[in-house]
Amino acid sequence: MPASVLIERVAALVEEFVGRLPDPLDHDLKTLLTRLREPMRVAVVGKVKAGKSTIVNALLGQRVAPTDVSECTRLVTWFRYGYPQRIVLEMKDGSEVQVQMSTSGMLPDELPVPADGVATIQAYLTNDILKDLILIDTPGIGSVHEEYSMATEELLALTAKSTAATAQADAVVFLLNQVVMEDEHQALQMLASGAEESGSAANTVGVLSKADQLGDGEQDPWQIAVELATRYSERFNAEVSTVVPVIGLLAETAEAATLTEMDAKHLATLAAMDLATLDPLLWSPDRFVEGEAPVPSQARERLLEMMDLYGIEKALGFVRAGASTATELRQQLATLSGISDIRHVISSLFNAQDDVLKVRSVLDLLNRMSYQRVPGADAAVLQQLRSKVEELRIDPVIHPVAEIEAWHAICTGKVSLPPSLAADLQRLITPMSLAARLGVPEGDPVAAREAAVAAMSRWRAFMVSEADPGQASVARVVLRSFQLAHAAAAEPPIASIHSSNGNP
Ligand SMILES: Nc1nc2c(ncn2[C@@H]2O[C@H](COP(=O)(O)OP(=O)(O)OP(=O)(O)O)[C@@H](O)[C@H]2O)c(=O)[nH]1
Ligand SMILES: [Mg+2]
Repeated sequence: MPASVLIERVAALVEEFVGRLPDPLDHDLKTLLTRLREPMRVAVVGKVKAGKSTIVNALLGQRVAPTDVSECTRLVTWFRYGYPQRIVLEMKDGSEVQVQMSTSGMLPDELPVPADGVATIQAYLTNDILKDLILIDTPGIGSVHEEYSMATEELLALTAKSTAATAQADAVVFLLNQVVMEDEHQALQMLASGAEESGSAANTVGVLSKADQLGDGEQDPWQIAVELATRYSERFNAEVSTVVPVIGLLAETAEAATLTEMDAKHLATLAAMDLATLDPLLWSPDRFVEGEAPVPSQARERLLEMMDLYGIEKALGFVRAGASTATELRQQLATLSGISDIRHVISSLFNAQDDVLKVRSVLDLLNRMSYQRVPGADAAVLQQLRSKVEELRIDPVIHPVAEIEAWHAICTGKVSLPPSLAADLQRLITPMSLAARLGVPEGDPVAAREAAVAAMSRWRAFMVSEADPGQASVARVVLRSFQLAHAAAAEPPIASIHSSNGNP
């Protein structure tokens, strides 16, 4: 895959310089090398109690992040793949402290050291999802906190803490609720502009969380959520690529398999009640737990915690329609929750660009390092590093980085293009075969070359006749893309080279 060729080329460059510069430069180089080879990092960000940890658990398919009052909710937590499973507190002084998971497999409620001294929590889990992804759960941003009237400094420190984690992330899942406060919008804007510098732009997606809580009970909340998500995608179009609605709580209950056969049995008993008695129970959480019903109220409380009233009502509908086992119910609840849309967005928007984005930020960091004055650093080696980075930047292999930058300028509205040209660019950056990127059938190099030539003249005409400076710089990138595509289409397929050499 071209993307991993990208990573290998940059990693080779970094490796060439490891051991040739003093610390901290050498240490930074090694960190970059690890960073290049690690899975992509996705941070879940949003205001306090937005439902972040619930979504993290749902994505992990495991209830590990606490969603109640716990010291851990105030700290940035990295979930990585690792065996044996362990939790490591990275302290601000550079030391590490190992802690035990709770007996239920969650992060502990209390830490053995003061939380103030902890920089991050690193949770290593043997969870296959983490082989492709590092998930970062962050403390809430914004002013809707217990310190509602907290000083601006505190607010900024809080915001800075969460965004510091996102600066290190390749992608951000930003949780929005029914009302988006000004400080949340500011945080989104900060993310968009910070991402521009670090090279991880155009990869924040919005998630309208707690979709079951929307509306006044008249209309189906999911319907309201879909409409609101559409409005949010338009309103925050400069900051997020899309907004998807999700019922995190149902996703967590379904994906982390917390709904048991006993719960399914209780739901079946409730579903069999006559509607006149059952309906009033569903009017409020209190009535549901305290009203008369042939299911113990403790069991009902548990159902409420796992699904809330909307989820229970839907689950009862699934039971009446024939779902009888916990597995069947979990499947239907998972579908209802919308979690698959988030998964799809993560893989289609983030995974596809991940290597390119990582390379872009690593090249920037390398370039910056080469200008640093560190005692004992050989100026000639730093000069060599700079030249190698420059050399690599103009290598055709690195061209996808320029394409992503151009695409970001379009996504954030900094540059606008006529729709047909924007579609050209979008196709170009989508990781597909050369033919698909050129919009021609597979296995027809003549058609591919013709499409590339036609596209080049289209873009050249645009560049000379109407493009403003921003559009012209995008056009230059796209022209190069089509030149490279033309050259690639002109090369004889590898198999025919082999056969002409007489090789098998
Ligand atoms: N009804 C409903 N409740 C939800 C949903 N998602 C989360 N909750 C509940 O909302 C509360 C907060 O959820 P968390 O996932 O802890 O939210 P958070 O953003 O991680 O909170 P902090 O880390 O404390 O900022 C918990 O009681 C969850 O059970 C949802 O989709 N629907
Ligand atoms: Mg949390």
